Amino acid sequence: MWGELAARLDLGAGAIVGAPVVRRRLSDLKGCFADAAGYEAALALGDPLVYTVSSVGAGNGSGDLHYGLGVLYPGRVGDEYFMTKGHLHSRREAAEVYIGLRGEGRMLLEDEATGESRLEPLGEGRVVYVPGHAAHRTINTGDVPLVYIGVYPADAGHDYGAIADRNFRMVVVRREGRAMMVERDGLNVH
Ligand code: PAN
Ligand code: ZN
Repeated sequence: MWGELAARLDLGAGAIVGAPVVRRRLSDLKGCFADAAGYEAALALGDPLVYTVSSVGAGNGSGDLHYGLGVLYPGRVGDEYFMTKGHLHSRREAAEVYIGLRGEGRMLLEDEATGESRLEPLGEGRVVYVPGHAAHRTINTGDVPLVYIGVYPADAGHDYGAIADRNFRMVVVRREGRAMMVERDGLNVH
């Protein structure tokens, strides 16, 4: 027997109605920003909400899909835009589709094997395919919340450990008013 198949997005509230919500604050993003001093300075001023994810998993069989609605708020630590923690899927071959609903941002992808990095536009009317074996992180480069849906295999799992240990090789910063990707090593943080 099927359970609930339909859901309603409350884009104003930034949630899937009735779905559990995970909230990530700046203090949950330790180690994500290249500018460690800037991060501590920002935290000393407060601990803003950076993003929320409400998720729906209607089935857990092989072949089932889960999805989540992400709302990533605008903000920066120094030159670095607010971002998600980022992860690989525990089942590495599991891919994902991101569908942008509102706002303006980027998806940072990094191939675990080769280190190849890509920065793809994610925002209203944009779709990004995240291949298997790709670490992925969402970045809000705009002035309003970035709202998107991610759809992934039910058995993908989230592996945050690998990224927490070594972080992404690339960092997305605001330079002359626009977003660009630069190497973390060699980034001069003032
Ligand atoms: C997304 C992410 C969401 C939050 O639903 O979970 O963008 O990012 P973190 O999980 O890295 O905190 C997804 O990619 N699911 O697999
Ligand atoms: Zn994912």
